[in-house]
Amino acid sequence: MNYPKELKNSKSLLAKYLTPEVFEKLKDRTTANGYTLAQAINSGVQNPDSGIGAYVGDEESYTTFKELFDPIIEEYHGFKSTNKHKSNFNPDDLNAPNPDPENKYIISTRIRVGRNIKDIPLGTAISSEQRNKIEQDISSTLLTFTDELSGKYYPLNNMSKQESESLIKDHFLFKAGDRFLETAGLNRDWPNGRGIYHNNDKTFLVWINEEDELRIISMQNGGDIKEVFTRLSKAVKLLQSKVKFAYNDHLGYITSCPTNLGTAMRASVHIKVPNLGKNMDKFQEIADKYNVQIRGIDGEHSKSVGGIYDISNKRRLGVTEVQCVQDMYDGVVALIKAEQELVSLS
Ligand code: ADP
Ligand code: DAR
Repeated sequence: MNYPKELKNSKSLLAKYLTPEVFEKLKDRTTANGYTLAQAINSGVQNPDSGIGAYVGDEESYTTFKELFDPIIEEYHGFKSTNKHKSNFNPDDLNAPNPDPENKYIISTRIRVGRNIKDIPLGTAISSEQRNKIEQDISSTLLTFTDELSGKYYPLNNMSKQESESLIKDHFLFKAGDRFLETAGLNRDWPNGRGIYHNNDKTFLVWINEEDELRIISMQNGGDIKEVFTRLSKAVKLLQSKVKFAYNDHLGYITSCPTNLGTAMRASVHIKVPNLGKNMDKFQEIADKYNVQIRGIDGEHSKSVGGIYDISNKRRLGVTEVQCVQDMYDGVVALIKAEQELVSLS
């Protein structure tokens, strides 16, 4: 394997930290599952416009290729190789009264966590048999859930195009993997082994075998962020009493992309702030101050429509689940205040 020349024109963290020296050190290493450096960097090599550009095949990859992943993790999360991650999923510790009780700004709230099964390769390296077994085991476990969490499982390979397009349009279902996931090996055997579990109200959903083996989601209309967090906390606690997830005290919950490590949590609101949308410098300044990320309304790499934006926490590792939601909440309160000030000036 020669040094990938495509990285010379890339601004990704992969390009920054895979120096020729690091490349020579790592190029012949493999994990016990046989995951290689070539696999770990393929997405960033094939997509020089990546922000990060590297994915792992198993928990061990973060150690086997530490000379590459440690600096990526430190730069993205501000988290050193000697730091320890802490979890706190207790809703009592969250100070988040509804910031928009009249629903003037917040259209909906969604909080998700990623999880991968302990001692099984991640989606980038999993076999089709292992992936199908995860689908079977997790969907069977979810079908034992009762009351508010009870629901049905819908395998993607048994779903009509109309059904999947409707769920995607309504923001409940994942889109088919993009080019970044494709080149990371996450779309292999698509759509087999993939599916969605959701309760009748679609306020509790679980994606099986998308970018991570599970994405556990709580969502609802409006801005009752604490209620959404409480439901997720209850569901994750119940699932974790039945399934062992990949976790260690340094990186927290293990995910295929290093950006999701730690809590693996993205807490977001869809918020209508058209005036801020016309003042993107101010919008971005507030987002940076409160460690929140601005996305479009169809998720990552999408555009805003009608002045509606997806606002979510950026920090996931080295902070607790409560802090992730608090980050998003404090950012949303500041953005609503700024929108109101712009309206009063116009
Ligand atoms: P993820 O959040 O799983 O990292 P995306 O950013 O791609 O992935 O979002 C996944 C889906 O969730 C998209 O359809 C997106 O529109 C939807 N979504 C995200 N946040 C919200 C929200 N607050 N309300 C409604 N839908 C949301
Ligand atoms: N496009 C990839 C992924 C970055 C983070 N988003 C995830 N994991 N969905 C990149 O390297 O930019």
